[in-house]
Amino acid sequence: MLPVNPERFLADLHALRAFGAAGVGKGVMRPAFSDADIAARGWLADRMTEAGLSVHVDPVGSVFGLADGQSLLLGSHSDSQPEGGWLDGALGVIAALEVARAAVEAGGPPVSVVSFQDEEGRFGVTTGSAVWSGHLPLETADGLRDRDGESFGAARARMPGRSGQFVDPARFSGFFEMHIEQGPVLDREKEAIGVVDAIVGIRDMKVTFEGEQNHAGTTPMQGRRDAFQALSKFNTVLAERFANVVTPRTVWTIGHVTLHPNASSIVPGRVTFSMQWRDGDTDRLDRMERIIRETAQEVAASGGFELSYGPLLGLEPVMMDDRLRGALEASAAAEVPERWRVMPSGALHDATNVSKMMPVAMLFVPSIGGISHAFGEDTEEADLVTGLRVLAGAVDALG
Ligand code: HGY
Ligand code: MN
Ligand code: MN
Repeated sequence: MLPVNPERFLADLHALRAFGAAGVGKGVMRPAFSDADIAARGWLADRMTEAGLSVHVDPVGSVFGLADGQSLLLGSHSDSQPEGGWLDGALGVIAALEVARAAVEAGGPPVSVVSFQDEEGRFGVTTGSAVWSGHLPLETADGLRDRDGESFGAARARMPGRSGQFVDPARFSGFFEMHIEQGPVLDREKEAIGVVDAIVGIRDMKVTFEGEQNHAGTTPMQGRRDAFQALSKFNTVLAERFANVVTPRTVWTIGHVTLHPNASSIVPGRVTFSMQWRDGDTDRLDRMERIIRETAQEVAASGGFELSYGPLLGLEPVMMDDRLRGALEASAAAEVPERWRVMPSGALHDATNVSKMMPVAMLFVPSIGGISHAFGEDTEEADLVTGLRVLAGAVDALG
């Protein structure tokens, strides 16, 4: 087994949290290309150099620490949600760094490290790895805008040290991503490790209803074209129609709403909102899309609203590679017999995109209370270290 150093690993994880530390507990605000994100990537690049890896910042700001020759690639992302925790993404990056360091020290298998950019989708959906894999053309990515209107192209231009070249994926024999579960299962069942069998698919698009802005005191209820009411109706009817199609694992979310002009005494004239849905089955994702479009069309037609859509972004569900997954299972069985399971991922990960280029596998450690994408996200340090050991065991076995 590679001689990983738990103290060094935990110290680096806490050091990374200092970039963008916010809120109560161990919260973090480090969205892609924020000052905190760019500073954290600089810190990470220094750690990679110290570990004897060659730093390569690709054109979209993903930071690679490359071992010489053919290697395994390990990592995740170091950007966060607008309000996030200290482990989502960061755990997989720092675990990768520690395994790579241990491999150098022990003369073990060559291990490269990556922190992908904008996994959390300030601009797209897993934007950095989606561009690297060819799933999202760079020109398309550059035109994507965040909720304040800044483009991905303008944001990535702020990232220092970028190369003009993407890393050749052929130099990697496979990719491991370690992550927190971000759900309740392992914590509830008092288990230490989840080995992922599949990652769900996702669709995500912006929807706009344009009605008529008017005076909130003098405009009769009859005949108003109130954009908030359109959204309200759409949301209710959609849930009723989805009931015949979804499973208990299917999820959908309207998580960001811009109401114009967003004032107490004005009947809102326009609403733009995010519509996101996820499931493990591509056909179901497609059926849900048809229902979304039909429902929006009916709401628009019945209330006199103009309807428009932003670009449809998405990722297909993917299976993990049998050989890499088997190495994680064997390592988990040796490290925590009876305290691990095979499970799907309901969250998205860069591994989905990377699977287009090489074999991939993932492992989870528990999330206390199943909390993530919130300041309260946390994991027992003993569980973080168990995950590190299981990862190192799998790398050792494949090396
Ligand atoms: O939204 C997700 O599933 C991920 O955390 N980016
Ligand atoms: Mn993540
Ligand atoms: Mn996340």
